[in-house]
Amino acid sequence: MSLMTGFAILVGEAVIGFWKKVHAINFGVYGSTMVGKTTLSHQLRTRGEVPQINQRTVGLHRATRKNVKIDGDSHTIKSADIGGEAIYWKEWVKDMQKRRVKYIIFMIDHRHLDTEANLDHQVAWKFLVDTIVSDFWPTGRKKRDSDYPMAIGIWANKYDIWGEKYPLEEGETIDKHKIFEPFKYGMRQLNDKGIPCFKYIVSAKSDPEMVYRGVMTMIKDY
Ligand SMILES: Nc1nc2c(ncn2[C@@H]2O[C@H](COP(=O)(O)OP(=O)(O)OP(=O)(O)O)[C@@H](O)[C@H]2O)c(=O)[nH]1
Ligand SMILES: [Mg+2]
Repeated sequence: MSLMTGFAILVGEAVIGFWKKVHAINFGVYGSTMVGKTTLSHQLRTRGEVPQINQRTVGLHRATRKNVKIDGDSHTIKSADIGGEAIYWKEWVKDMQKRRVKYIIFMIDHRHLDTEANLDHQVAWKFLVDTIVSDFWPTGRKKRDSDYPMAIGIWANKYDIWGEKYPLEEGETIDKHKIFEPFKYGMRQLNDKGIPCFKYIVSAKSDPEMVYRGVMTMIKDY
């Protein structure tokens, strides 16, 4: 390698590194109340054990930048913390539309396994999927190609709890776990629309590694 080529590569890498730092990738984090969205937001900023969050998020908080670094690779992402109670779902849609969110994390926990009658996640999921697959925004504007997300991840949070409570059956892989069962139909609808959808498990409160890996996987694989 000549000195010039070496120099050019170094400069190229510096430029890419700089671009990755300033260019933030828009993430949308949605899901029912109490699933751990605010906890995730803290985890992305602080790395480590996040204190117990006792307050419900009200409305939409301004989107902030977070640097995600793992295995020597680094990206800047931007996400907003929004409440998960049904009255705030319209804010999810505004967030998606305004920031042209590229990746969506839909968070769930194990409440539907604890109580079969609890449909919190299913109802929120149906709302989200219907909004995404629709050709129009609720404002009536027709969507452009760039208005659709590149990928959706269903993140089953609080793995520290449900992993012990509902262990995998013999020979079962994590993506076959029954926690994801009710979301199959929506995943198929998204796939039919050309939007890949994948399952992931995390403990947003206590496992930064799982969180960073999840974010990186979305950016790299989709
Ligand atoms: N055990 C465990 N608890 C968690 C985890 N993530 C979040 N929690 C707890 O779940 C509760 C709700 O977390 P939040 O982050 O406030 O949930 P949220 O989705 O922001 O809720 P809303 O603001 O109402 O939409 C808190 O008591 C958290 O400490 C986790 O990975 N493991
Ligand atoms: Mg919150």
